[in-house]
Amino acid sequence: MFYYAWVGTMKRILLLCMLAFSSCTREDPNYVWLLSLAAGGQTPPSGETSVTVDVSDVTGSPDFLFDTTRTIPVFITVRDPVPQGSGTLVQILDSSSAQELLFQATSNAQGSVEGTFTVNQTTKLVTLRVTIGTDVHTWTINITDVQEIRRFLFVTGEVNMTLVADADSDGVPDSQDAYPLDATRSAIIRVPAQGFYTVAFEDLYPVQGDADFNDYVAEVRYEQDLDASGRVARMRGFVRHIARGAGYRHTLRLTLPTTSSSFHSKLFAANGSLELENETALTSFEGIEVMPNSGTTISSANSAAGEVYAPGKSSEFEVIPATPMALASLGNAPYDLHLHVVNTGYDIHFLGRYLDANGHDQYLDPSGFPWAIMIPGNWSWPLERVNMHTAYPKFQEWYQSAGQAQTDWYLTPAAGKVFSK
Ligand SMILES: [Ca+2]
Ligand SMILES: [Ca+2]
Repeated sequence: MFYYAWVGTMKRILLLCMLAFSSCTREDPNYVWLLSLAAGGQTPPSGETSVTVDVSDVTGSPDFLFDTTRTIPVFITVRDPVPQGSGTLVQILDSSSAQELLFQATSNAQGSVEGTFTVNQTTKLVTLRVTIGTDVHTWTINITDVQEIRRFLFVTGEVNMTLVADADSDGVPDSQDAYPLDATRSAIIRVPAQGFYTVAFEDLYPVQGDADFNDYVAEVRYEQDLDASGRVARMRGFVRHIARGAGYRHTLRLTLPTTSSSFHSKLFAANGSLELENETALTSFEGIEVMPNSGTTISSANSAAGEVYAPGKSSEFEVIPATPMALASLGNAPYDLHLHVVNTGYDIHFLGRYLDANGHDQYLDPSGFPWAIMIPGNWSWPLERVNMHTAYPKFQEWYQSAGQAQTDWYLTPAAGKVFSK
């Protein structure tokens, strides 16, 4: 049933109300700040809110893990005069013209919002958007050197909750609710925000490969349904097998931080027709197959010069965890997607997830290279036995600068050295 959460204009006094917040003690620097604000008489006009931001972003350079994407944690605390029990909507959007939604959650009873968002390394600007009643405030954040977004928002003014419709009462207004009649979900986040990733594996692990990164190549993208708290209530995955320049056979697997879940998967033939559909209840989500044996999923190697590109089968799956997953627990995209090599029995994971007792990454080879790499968008992998350095002349400068230089190295292959689709 459609109804209005608040009828009429709910007005709350800002400053006095804020001063009454229990955490505002005399020891609290925020209290001092509020007093100075009161002394300055900076009361916003009636019916409007004003927000002052305390920026405590963590800056610096993260460990270089051959990542072409970044997953950035977000910690926002909102101190606002909105009636108790109704959170403030916090969103992170891509600052490009597409304004893709990267994260969304409402503040909890303590006023806090926690989550992560994922962007390509080439993304420099995101938008923080906060909706308080009918007021919308936005800030552009340059994330070039930002490792974590940490901000404290002090909201003052009168909050106008007139006609803020929230049919499912999840705290997210209908206008911003991707599922306005489902209180368990409120946003759809696409990872990546546009298009897909290309994941590419070398399959000789633990032996060093020939670095042509075409042994197993797939397109991957995810869609997450976030609940009003910004946790993953459901996750869908879309995978297409597009190259197998290898003699080995593989399956593609995924591990997620959930115990009980429902898992629904579909396998499509190369021509798009549905081949298999399966729905099952799982008690662990460790190493779950999301693409079957590579001997059955692609007929062309798609790795030789002059070969006509013929993509293979694709799969779609949806995971519904019994308890929503914290975004931070998923780690960086493509999450713990890994290749299982049927012939050797080894699993090959992306960097940053499996360290040995000495803290050494198990999936970093002796010369400092990974066996798995992910590239945003439609990527051309090296031809058979062409080393990545040869195929992508900027690749070396990129990793030698620990990802600081040539962040778009994957866009400029050497002529005649990569597979053309
Ligand atoms: Ca809603
Ligand atoms: Ca909803």
